Amino acid sequence: MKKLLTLCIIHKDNKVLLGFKKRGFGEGRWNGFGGKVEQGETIEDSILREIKEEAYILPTDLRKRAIFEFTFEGNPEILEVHFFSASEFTGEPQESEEMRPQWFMEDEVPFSDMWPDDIHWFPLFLEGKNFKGKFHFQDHNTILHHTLDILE
Ligand code: 95F
Repeated sequence: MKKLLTLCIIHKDNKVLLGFKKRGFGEGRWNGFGGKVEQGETIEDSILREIKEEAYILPTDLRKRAIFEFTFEGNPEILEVHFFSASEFTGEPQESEEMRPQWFMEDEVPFSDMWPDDIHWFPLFLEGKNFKGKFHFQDHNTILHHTLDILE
């Protein structure tokens, strides 16, 4: 059983735009913008819809960066998350029901308040690398094992 999700990290001039998730899956953590791909929607349509809903902006230079598979112990579901980056967008980031956006300096990314996989790939991501990986979690706070492959 596979579920498709998206995530976009917006970064520009040594700064990263993250959103504090106010409710639902990942509540209380900083993350990029994204969510579930709906039926009849392409992955790129979906990420643009989610970013618009969550932060009221429209990225104009979306780049495919990584595909991760996340699994949780005792749950047969595979969450296939398509990661994107962008550095240009129209509009001003604004708080929504779902997310509170905030810029962070690249060296002040709040890893202790993010999903535990992020510290493994975020620095490589900011260096411009593309990758694929798998993370298997015991629970929302603990990684049991993972793989991470840099592409090209
Ligand atoms: C990161 C995640 C997850 C994990 C939550 C759901 O929307 C897509 C992003 N997402 N992001 N960085 N790590 C473990 C949960 C799948």
